[in-house]
Amino acid sequence: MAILKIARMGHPVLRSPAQPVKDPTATEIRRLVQDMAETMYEAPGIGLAATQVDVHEQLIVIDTSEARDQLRVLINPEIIWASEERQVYEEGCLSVPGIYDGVERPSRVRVRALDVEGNPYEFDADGLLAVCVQHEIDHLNGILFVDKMGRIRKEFFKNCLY
Ligand code: QAP
Ligand code: CO
Repeated sequence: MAILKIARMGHPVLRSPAQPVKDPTATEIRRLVQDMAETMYEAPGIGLAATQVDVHEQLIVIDTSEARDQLRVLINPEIIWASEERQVYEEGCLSVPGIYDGVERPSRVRVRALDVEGNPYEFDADGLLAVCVQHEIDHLNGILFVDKMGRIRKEFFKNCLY
């Protein structure tokens, strides 16, 4: 187990898209999942995408539970349905420490992914989990939550912090 270094905004690795995981049960993937989980819990955070630790594979760990005992591992995740209804939620990011702002996204999503055994599963998410899944999948596509903030705030980040 190891704590991984989290890339901060401004680092080009955050803009690099991830490739699908070819062999979800490979030893390196299992180790990466363990290390990403440890890194997320230690931060502490509720979600971490492989992109943030400079690994460009479609892998996410999430734990939005109060007790921090419900680790979700999403390999090659896809949003297969998103609600028309949208909500604004106050987001932050381990790669953008100290910055929080409201971001509008679909309120509910249905997600398909592979688990650590490489088996496909689906789940419906709403509330914080829906926000977190969408935020982390954005990371896999090189997108940061600041890209989705209000226009004026976004311009500020473009000019000052990229
Ligand atoms: C994404 O973010 C998220 O600025 C996960 O100083 C955030 O775990 C999804 C963190 C909000 C939904 C709602 C941020 C820790 C953690 C910071 C995180 C910080 C320390 C962010
Ligand atoms: Co983030």
